[in-house]
Amino acid sequence: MKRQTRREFLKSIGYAAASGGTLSILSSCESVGQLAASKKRPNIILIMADDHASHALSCYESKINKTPNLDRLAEEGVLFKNCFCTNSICAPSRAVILTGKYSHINGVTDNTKKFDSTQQTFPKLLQKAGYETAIVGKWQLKTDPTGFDYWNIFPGQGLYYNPVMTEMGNRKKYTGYVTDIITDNCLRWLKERNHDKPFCLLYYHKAPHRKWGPAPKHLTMYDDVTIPEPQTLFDDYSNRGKAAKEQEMTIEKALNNKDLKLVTPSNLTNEQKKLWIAAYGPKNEEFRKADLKGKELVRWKYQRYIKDYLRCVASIDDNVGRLLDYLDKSGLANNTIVIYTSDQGFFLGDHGWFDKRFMYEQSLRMPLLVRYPKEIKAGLVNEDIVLNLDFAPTFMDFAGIETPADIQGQSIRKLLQGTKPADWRTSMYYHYYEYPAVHMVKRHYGVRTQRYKLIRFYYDIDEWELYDLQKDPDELKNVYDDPAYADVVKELKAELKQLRTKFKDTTGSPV
Ligand SMILES: [Ca+2]
Repeated sequence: MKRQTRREFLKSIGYAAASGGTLSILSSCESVGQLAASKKRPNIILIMADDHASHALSCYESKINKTPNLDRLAEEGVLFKNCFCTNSICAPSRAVILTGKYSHINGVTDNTKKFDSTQQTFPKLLQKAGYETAIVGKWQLKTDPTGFDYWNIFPGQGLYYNPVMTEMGNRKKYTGYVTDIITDNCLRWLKERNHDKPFCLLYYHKAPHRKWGPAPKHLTMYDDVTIPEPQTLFDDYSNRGKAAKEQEMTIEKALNNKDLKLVTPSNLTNEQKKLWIAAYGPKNEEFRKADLKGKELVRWKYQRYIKDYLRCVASIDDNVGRLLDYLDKSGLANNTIVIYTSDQGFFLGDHGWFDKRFMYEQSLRMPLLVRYPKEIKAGLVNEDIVLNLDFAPTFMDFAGIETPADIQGQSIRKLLQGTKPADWRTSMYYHYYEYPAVHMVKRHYGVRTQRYKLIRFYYDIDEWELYDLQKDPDELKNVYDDPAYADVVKELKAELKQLRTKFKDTTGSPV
């Protein structure tokens, strides 16, 4: 093959000066290589919230809040209606995202497991290929991050107010509100990073995880309104099995006084405490006097819970706006892929619950917004089934790295471009493992297609559930034993078996 001159090489990578002759600024092959990298390969910013359900984003037709800055990503990029997680709980979903492999392969089947940090991850692969990599915020995988040039994370869950963070192994206490602090650190890193390289930043929020601590400036947001209740707030779990009936995650019984802000958090500064007491004190006084019972008490708890949750979301929305403004001002917006997602969904009073874990819709679905002006048309909506498993191979694809054969997801790049590969998946496989544990959601696995969902609760009980999502989008009637669905059950069992074989899952029972 003919060796390229430097001029030809620069022209081939689209460097404008190549035809103008002003090449003397490039003094070495290394700087040519770095320039090639920074010009051609996109930067990646993966923004992940913790427990942010898609039905609390206005671009997903939320009936309860507005998220103007997050909506910008949908308006300027692609909104995925059917992005699902493969195991709806924090650490497991994070491990799936990092590795592109199911929980039974990456080892983090539940929140008690330590992540084996010697294994292959997408940040490691990007770093090896010349990317500058960083993670700031919630990590939660129990071992120190590997594959990052910079990391600054919370020990464990982190705190909403005045959190401690571990920066490259050194503990540091910050004063202020968690979502602002994470964003400040991301913006600082973006300014200080090695500007010769493309970068990948994991901007990982703590919010809106339990116990939903709002920023001081949002403490009284929604005070004058009543948030609409979900239709299933008073679900009685009839027509479903033991798992839905025997969980411990109802708004009625499982929220404690800290969740409900009936006690003041212990780690506030004097100024924060003053604002906190001014916001909650009079409302708590009124609540105690009212002596609510039964459904009225549940309604009050729902309002208290959902307002605090949405206040946390409001801070994320504000801070994502700060980040997007920085990308505009710094000229990075066009060549940076910005993704917004959450490690899983969440029940926002749906079925009377908070938390996640179940394969039911509100928990299974993740918000997924992707903006990349250089390649993606604005305003697309996609309804194909995509998974948290697909993030790693998508990043490989955009970075021009060959995807290792052991990665189990598929790149969504074609979907982002508005075309659908002929072999795109028509079903997804799910497996949840944490029981007995907080919230007592029984272990299960299952398969979801565009229309149906078949779930098997196997380890702790042996029960099957089938939902016809077209006729019963709220999943209120298990039709597994309905003879009209006998063929559907048979087909889905075969599909479940095939997926378990394909993804090498031998845990649980064979179908
Ligand atoms: Ca989570």
